[in-house]
Amino acid sequence: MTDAKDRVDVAIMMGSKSDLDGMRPAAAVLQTLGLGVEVRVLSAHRTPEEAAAFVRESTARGVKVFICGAGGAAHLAGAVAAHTTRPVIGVPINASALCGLDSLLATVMMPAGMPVATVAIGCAENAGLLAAQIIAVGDAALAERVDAERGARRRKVLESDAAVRAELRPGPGEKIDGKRGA
Ligand code: C2R
Repeated sequence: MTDAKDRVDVAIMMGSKSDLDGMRPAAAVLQTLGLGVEVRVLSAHRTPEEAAAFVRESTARGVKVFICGAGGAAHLAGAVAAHTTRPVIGVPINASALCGLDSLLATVMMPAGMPVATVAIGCAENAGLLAAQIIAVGDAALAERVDAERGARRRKVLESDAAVRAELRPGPGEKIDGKRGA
């Protein structure tokens, strides 16, 4: 039996170690939400056999969602989707002269029948949150943690709103920059 601490809920793959810093937020948010992650550097271009084998083994082991980050001619998420029917989330990475637009289009423009849910360029945190939301559909305790995380973000914005309003509320006859009006 797999120990809870060894359980992998989400596999995070990236095409190169150079993607790692961009992909860390996905792992961080998933771990904060109490999900098990496995992080691998595997490329559809450079290690096609190993990538396919990992996806098939992970699917058999019960991994629930795959997150794939890649830059440039980003085939990784699509290639992963070809080997599993578990949800695949693509993270386009800004890694070339085209600033991630190449990766965005390569990741999102999948043919019918092979969906890849694609988040914004460089937004690995959203990939982690989306994976958690998908898994939370069948896990009430996780759903509560996801809701709490959303609530914390809401509170943070409202705190910022209150602070900005307090700082920039012009007094009578005062302009917004604090100077006296003409
Ligand atoms: P290097 O920094 O290793 O040269 O990689 C990687 O994700 C990375 O952003 C440059 C970029 O190439 C990407 N790469 C892919 C794939 N494998 C590597 N797009 C793939 O399989 O799609």
